[in-house]
Amino acid sequence: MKDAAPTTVYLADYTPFGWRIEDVHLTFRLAPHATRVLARIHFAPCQLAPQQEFFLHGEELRLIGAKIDGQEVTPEVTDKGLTCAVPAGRFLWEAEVEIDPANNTALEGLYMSGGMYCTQCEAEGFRKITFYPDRPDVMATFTVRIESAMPVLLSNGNPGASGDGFAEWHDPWPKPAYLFALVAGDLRNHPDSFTTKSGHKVDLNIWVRPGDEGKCAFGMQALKASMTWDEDVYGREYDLDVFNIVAVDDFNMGAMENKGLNIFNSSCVLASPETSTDDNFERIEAIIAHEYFHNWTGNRITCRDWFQLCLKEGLTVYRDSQFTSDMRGPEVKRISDVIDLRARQFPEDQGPLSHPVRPESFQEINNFYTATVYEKGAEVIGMLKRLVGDDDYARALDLYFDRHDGDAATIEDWLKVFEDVTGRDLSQFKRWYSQSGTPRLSVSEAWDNGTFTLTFEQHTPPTPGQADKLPQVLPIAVGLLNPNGDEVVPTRVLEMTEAKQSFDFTGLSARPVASILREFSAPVVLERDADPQQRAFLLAHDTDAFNRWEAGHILARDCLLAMIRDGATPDTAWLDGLETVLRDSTLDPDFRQMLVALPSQSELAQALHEQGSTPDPDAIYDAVMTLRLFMAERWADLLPKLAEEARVTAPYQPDAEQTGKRALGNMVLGLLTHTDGGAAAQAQFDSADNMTLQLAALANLIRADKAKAALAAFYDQWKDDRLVMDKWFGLQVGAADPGKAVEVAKALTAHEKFDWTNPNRFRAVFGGLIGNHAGFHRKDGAGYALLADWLIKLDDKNPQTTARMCSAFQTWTRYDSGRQTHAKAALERIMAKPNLSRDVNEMVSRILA
Ligand code: 0A1
Ligand code: ZN
Repeated sequence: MKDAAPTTVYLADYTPFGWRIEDVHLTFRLAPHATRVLARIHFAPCQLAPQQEFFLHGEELRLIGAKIDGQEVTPEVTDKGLTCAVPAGRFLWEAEVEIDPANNTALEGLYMSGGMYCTQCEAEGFRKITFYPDRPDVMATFTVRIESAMPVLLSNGNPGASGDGFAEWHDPWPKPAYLFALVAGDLRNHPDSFTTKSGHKVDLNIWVRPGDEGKCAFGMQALKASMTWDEDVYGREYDLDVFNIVAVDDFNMGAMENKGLNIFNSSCVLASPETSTDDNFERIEAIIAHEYFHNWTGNRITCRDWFQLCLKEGLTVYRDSQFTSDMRGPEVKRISDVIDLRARQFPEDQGPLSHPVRPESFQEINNFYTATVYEKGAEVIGMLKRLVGDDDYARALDLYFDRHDGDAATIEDWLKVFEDVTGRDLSQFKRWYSQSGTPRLSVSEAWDNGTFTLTFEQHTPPTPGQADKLPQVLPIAVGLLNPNGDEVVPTRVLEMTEAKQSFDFTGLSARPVASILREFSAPVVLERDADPQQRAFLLAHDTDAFNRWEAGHILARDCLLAMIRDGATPDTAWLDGLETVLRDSTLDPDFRQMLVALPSQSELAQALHEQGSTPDPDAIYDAVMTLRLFMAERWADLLPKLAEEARVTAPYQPDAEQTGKRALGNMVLGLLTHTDGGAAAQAQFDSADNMTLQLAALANLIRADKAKAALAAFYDQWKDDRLVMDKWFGLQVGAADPGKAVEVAKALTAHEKFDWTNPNRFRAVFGGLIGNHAGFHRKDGAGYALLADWLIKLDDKNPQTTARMCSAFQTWTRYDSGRQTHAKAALERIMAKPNLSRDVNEMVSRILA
């Protein structure tokens, strides 16, 4: 329900809770519409002068009765929680409440999905289960008894007694309520085990719906690889007798790190070669790792308050990126992380939703599970590691785990371990946590008699609530190449702290070519007036894979911008340089295909906007299509050779080697489709024996407007597989001709398999629409209007997913006045919805501000 005046919570207002919780005992008597939750909790006052009453959060709970030390009490209950007079000393709180999981469509708290009970408590869902101080700094041990006729009954920690219709669980590790979890259902198990370095045997289980048993093996392998990696790289062992993962079909996010009982969106754990693409496999591996790594960075050390969210999320994303790098190769991983950062975090940081990595206020914390907190949060850790070096990073992390195990910690605690280990003053570095916006870094070069000078200037444009910015600490990794392409100065990290700063390289015999911001060593926009020859030189010779890719990427972007702005013809010098790289079969196929993947249409829109012109989505789309056709024609003899190199003959494996080859092959197929009318795509579709090839073929058939039969065949083959059906829904909208995307989306919402209350299905269709840049930003506003219609509809059921999808509108002021008028009307229509959720109200207000 919309608050009359939504309340804003401030970091500066943090105050500790007045009591410690010694233990929590919960009994669940499960029933779809009338689950009873009985809580027995020992509270002990923290202060010397204890308060006389306490407040416990509680929402959508029917209080049946409450007692303190065995005496009935009558607390004052509101829609936010209860207030009750309490004794001065230690006391036992008992409360019985009734909840309605079957009608919980927000998917927060205890809810039902496909007949099973499950929970989602982060960030503030536990208050929908029982009255409790639902804040991360209140940590307690939990003992849980589940009473239900369901065959599988799970909760956190280690299993205790169980029997007909009940099971007990005890979690010995104190935890905040957001890590609580419960699952009850008719589930099948994929079991395995892992023995930790110190010899502790851990039972591992992946629990799924009957029929999904065959899709667990990869997730299990990823889990064991993660457990080994965290022991080897961070010295972290698992700490319970059992680790359970459950796959759930209805889930707002990707997965959740509940202690000992991770709950996953089924799309983020279930995999098989026939039903999952290589990208799905890689993402599943990364998410399993991410949730597992939270056991130390998030669970053993948690956050004092939700403003510190990046403490666990930035670090855990950083750790899962390191893991993927180690599993699949650092170069391609770094490039794809930067592509993702620029696609999701940069627009956020440069638009109305911009906020610091550690926000200072919020109305609804669920709106702050953002690319800024997660991905920029991880970038900040990468910079810190680069500044202090690998050894001191390892020492600082050891100290962090030693010093803060069992704590609810802050960013100050985190930075302090680095200060203590290195003796550095990190007060300026800390601005990365408080200052929002993407710094712009410009560079100029000078050459004087053997000395090469780079002069940098940094500047961060204003963001909402922050007009003036101070200089930040920027680690700028630079290497120098001499004119024949050899590296004369290997990578050196320049530490920039001023608004303007110069760095000299002396004793050089010839003017070098600088490779700047290697490995994308800081999350900034680098403004460099390099001429195309210099970029082509770096594309040909840079020893840093990221900058080699970046040189090609910028050439591609500039070529497209010139085509869009001035109607220029494609830059053949760049294409010839690119061709030389593509022909180099010593290079990783995945790296080569990344070089050919053109900048996304929204990146081009952003670039045009930055250059002061108004992006026209249709012109951007046309330029990309023209360029792709041009490439396909120009490379008519190269493409079949690449296709041959990309052929995989061995049995399917989702490993880096095969994945890279298939990615190259699918890139070739995408270009060929521009010239062969879809013949190669049809052949690939007919012979495909894995989803990576099948789906790419289908996408190209859609683009070639030859997909009618293939779409029907695909539907027939996969209509009973929920996750593949999501692909079928999403692809039709995402790959549609922009002029048709809205109509396709509309038609799909009338399909019998369109279940709009399932977040995955809703996101398939509308995420597909949002991803179809020119389709969503259609001139007549039909894309905006359709999305608004459905967001308005979904808000009553699921505010969290609705609010997340509102971010599709965050770039609306970039476009022409006609589109702006349509977007604004759509946003205002959302704002005017009766009983608009707090989640959506906050998002749309910020977007319109
Ligand atoms: N902590 C989880 C993601 C997550 C966050 C919020 C949720 O509900 C609001 C659910 C899951 C992670 O980082 O994986
Ligand atoms: Zn996380």
